[in-house]
Amino acid sequence: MARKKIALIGGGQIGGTLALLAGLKELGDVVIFDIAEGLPQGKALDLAETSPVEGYNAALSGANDYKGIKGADVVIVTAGVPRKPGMSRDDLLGINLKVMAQVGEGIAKYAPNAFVICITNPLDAMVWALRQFSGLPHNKVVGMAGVLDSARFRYFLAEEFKVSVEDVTAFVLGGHGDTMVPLPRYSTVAGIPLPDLVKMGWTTKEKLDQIIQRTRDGGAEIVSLLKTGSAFYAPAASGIQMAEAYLKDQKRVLPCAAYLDGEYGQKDIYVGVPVVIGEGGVERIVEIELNAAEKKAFQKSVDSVVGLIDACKKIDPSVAKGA
Ligand code: A3D
Repeated sequence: MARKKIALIGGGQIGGTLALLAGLKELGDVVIFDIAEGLPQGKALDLAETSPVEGYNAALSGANDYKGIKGADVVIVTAGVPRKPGMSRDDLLGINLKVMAQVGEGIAKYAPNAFVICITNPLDAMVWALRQFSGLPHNKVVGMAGVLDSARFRYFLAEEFKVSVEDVTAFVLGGHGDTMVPLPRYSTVAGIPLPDLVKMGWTTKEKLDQIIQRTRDGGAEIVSLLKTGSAFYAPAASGIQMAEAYLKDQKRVLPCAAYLDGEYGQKDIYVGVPVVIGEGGVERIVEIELNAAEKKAFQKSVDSVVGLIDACKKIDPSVAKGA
């Protein structure tokens, strides 16, 4: 049986780490595409030279032409530019929207059957735009944010409770960023919900609120430490978990930016919700009961994503029509 093919659009910090993890896990052969000449070829060669040492079988290559991604089973998109000092959110939106137009066209032409995972920021708007430009089915285009946000939440909770990260589950909803909605009553240690752990004296409400805020600011905390870029190891690990769920038909329940067509009372929007990922891509949207406060927080998050999507439509009206 031929190996699966994983195309990485963008060979920067996250792209390189995605390639290493895909190799180590033997998910398939990897092609890194980037507009920077030599960069994807250089990274792929360097990474390929880890395979004899680490003992994995995967072909790694680089490309500057979309032909290189032909027939990919999975495409993970990190192409774009990060926000630089003096650049407004709309400036960034305009630049990365153009990138999504090119990437969407490339995917439509060479990998129309792929499962596409978008990581480029601002995430919820970019995955919506990428779906529009590519014209792929909605269940085959998804955004990575919730797996990372919940991983951060789980890590901070495990530290607080001095238990294994493996025994902590965490639930986050909504858009990626300031308005993300962590849900304590659906987050547990070995099945015990966080509000019960407060009652048991394991932590306090105040400490829990601080952890939730730290989770919301998780990306900014790393940017302020690194100074030259944003997080890449955990974002890459999160993207790979989603790719693996698809390639191995694991039916994993993961929080992802998924297309809503009536679920949670929302239409024509990508936003973070729990989904089942298997061979059919996003096979199911898990619609949970929200209380009034959670509904309000989720709606606020949805409103901010709608604002970004509207801004995309203003910058490039062709995105509204789709491919
Ligand atoms: P970086 O190391 O700058 O890599 C981006 C790569 O994209 C560079 O190698 C560029 O050459 C390449 N590129 C630029 N334009 C194009 C184009 N038109 N076609 C193909 N390649 C292009 O960034 P990174 O890897 O650190 O981050 C990538 C993206 O992920 C950024 O938009 C980040 O903001 C975003 N990000 C998202 C999360 C989420 O949780 C959603 C977390 C961390 C980073």
